[in-house]
Amino acid sequence: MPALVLVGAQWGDEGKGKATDLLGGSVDYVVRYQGGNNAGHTVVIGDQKYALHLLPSGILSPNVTPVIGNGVVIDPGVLLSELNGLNERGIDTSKLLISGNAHLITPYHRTIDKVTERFLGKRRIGTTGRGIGPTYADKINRVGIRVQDLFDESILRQKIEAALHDKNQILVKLYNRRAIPADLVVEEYLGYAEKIKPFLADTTLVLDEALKANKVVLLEGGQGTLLDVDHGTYPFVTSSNPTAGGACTGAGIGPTKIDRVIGILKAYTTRVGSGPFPTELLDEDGEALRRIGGERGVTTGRDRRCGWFDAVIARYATRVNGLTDFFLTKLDVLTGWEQIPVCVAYEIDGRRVEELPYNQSDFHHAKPIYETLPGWTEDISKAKTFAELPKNAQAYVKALEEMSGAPISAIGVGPGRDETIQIN
Ligand code: 2SA
Ligand code: GDP
Ligand code: MG
Repeated sequence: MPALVLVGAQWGDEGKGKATDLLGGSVDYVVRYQGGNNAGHTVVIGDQKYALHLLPSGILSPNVTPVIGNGVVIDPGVLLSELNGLNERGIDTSKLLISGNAHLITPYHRTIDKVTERFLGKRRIGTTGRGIGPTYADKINRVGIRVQDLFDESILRQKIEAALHDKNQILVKLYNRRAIPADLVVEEYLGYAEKIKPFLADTTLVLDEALKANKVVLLEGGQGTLLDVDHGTYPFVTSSNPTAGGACTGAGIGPTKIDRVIGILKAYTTRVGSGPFPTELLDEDGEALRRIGGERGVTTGRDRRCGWFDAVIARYATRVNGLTDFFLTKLDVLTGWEQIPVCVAYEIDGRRVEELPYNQSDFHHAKPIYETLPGWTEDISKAKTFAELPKNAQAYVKALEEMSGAPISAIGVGPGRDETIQIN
């Protein structure tokens, strides 16, 4: 049985957590392949709401083996407290597997993330401040600390001392901050070793054996396509590859094993942090989307910027991820608007542009060209089939499908597990 990938088609927060949970009943493994505890995935089961940051959303499905792949960056303190939080709510987390090759976020990564953002002032990225960028920078620079280093005290000490030798100079001389003592970090991290050991696994081997045994592996992306460090709105991006290609490197699975790539697509658009956003609404419609959609960061509590649906972005997501289908989420949030504008193309310097411009200053100047679709007022949250949706809601979905370049296979009409319309 092959693997499937689930990616955010916009700037994240499309409802990937709910989609993963929904698929949880039919998959055997759920793998996080990039990012870290910058993610915020919300899952609502009955009257219980779970906010997951680092753990794969599949951890809530009893038959799923959750895996943190090599491409993830792990803050061990956050990992353990997230596990404890779930255990206290009666969730069994003992099946979790963690790659020994995943990199560790340390206190100095968090500090550097925060001070560089402060230093950038108006040009800041608007990061989550969780140390994500500096940890990936160390990985690429080949000075990172990996999970497996926790189990060799002398290597761990050597690496932390070497890293802090350089980083403390920057912190003290450039940012006027206090130096971080290596001994304290080493002591704290050695303390995590025994607690993390039971989860340690050769995850690429485990997944290969699972695929050979016809198990279904779901690769769960964090953030979204436009936050991808290669394909997103650089530099206003996260420091990893949420796009489908990242699933291969971040989980250690070859592309020939993947036969489905689902793009999670919100019926409108949101973004957290800085950077261009052509359909952003700075008026009462934007405020209404934020209020009705509950658009607030799951990790940082920041208000999300809101705007109308952007088909240029959806088409781009189809292209760079090779999407096979979309899950359209939060259609219910649009109930009540008489008319719903949808961005079908951009105007850039007087030209009509149908594809996402690769030139960043073109994208910064892009003005949305809207088509307006008729809205609906009926409550759609109880709809179980496409036919039960009001005609205008059906037409909205069909129009989005047409513009976005891949079929829509499910529609979210509420946050709950069962508030979903499956198509075909
Ligand atoms: P970072 O911390 O280095 O990854 O930040 C870089 C950019 O990536 C954005 N980013 C996100 N955007 C949307 N949702 C994310 N997860 C949380 C959520 C966000 C929150 O689910 O709500 O709580 O604020 C997420 N993680 C990273 C970030 O805003 C920067 O623009
Ligand atoms: P993720 O990061 O992609 O997992 O998404 P988040 O959890 O950050 O944000 C999505 C929010 O929308 C969460 O609060 C979900 O509970 C909620 N949600 C998901 N699907 C739907 C839907 O179809 N309708 C409504 N109203 N809410 C939804
Ligand atoms: Mg989120």
